[in-house]
Amino acid sequence: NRRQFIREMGLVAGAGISAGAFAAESTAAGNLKLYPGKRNPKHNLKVQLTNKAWATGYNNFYEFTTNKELVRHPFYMDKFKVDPWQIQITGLCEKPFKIDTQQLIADMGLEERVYRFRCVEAWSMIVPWSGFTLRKIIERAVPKKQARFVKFTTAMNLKQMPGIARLPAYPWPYTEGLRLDEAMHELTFVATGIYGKPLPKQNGAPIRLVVPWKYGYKSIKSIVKIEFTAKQPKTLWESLAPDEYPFESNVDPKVPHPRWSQATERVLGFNNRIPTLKYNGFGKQVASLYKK
Ligand SMILES: Nc1nc2c(c(=O)[nH]1)N[C@H]1C(S)=C(S)[C@@H](COP(=O)(O)O)O[C@H]1N2
Ligand SMILES: [Mo]
Repeated sequence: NRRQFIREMGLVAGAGISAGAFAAESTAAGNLKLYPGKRNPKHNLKVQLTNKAWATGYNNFYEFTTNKELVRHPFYMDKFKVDPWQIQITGLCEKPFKIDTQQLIADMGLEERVYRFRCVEAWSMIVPWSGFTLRKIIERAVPKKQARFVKFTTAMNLKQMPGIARLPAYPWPYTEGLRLDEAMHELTFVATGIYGKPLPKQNGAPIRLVVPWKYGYKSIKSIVKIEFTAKQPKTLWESLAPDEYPFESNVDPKVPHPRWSQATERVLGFNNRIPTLKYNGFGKQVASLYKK
């Protein structure tokens, strides 16, 4: 689409992470007094945090654009309305519910965790997330015995998300999934904030998933629906390319992506590469999930 391309070229002129371009970031609304949650000492990686300008300025959010440095541009973010925002918990559970996200946050309370985050494209970051465990939502919904998976769905609003129409072959809306035991795991986190503040829109405001031992695309943004299912749900990426983006998608340096190696990664803000760790370094906590 030529018009779109010309417009993007215009936007690029002001872009650049280090330039700190664009106006003040646009975040989700939210009770600022809740942020940051208390740092959880059990989930507090003692590593240098990624510069916030990188974590909030280099984003994958294909509903807007595939250009990572432009997602945060007001051209995209100003139209994206994240307040009020309802989230629905449904499917095979005893107590389905629908709730305003700010109410959910007030009910669940916030804690802060520092996790490593590894994109399948072989870049990574280390960021402090504010949020709560997904387990808390699951326990409130009380899954039925037949529930074996959890499916997540991102909002789909063509007027607010111009990237959707530019990728017509994609099976929108963006969906992801986990096994129920993965979803219940202590590490599986629902983030509503980053760096001690409500999520910037480009990071998936007002509510997103963070599954730190899996490739980044499993950490679905701007969630409107969480659904318990009996069968393994189809995800957007798996539908597009099952050999590149399989359902499980645990970080594994020994299993290359069909088009590139996963042995090393570039930490955002640095030029060198470091070795990638199996399960993104969370093996002690999660390896038992995958014992055959
Ligand atoms: N709805 C939605 N969620 C998404 C994506 C997306 O394009 N749309 N991109 C995924 C990918 S590939 C990555 S690496 C992370 C990026 O999260 P970040 O921008 O907060 O770093 O979001 C994931 N969640
Ligand atoms: Mo990614």
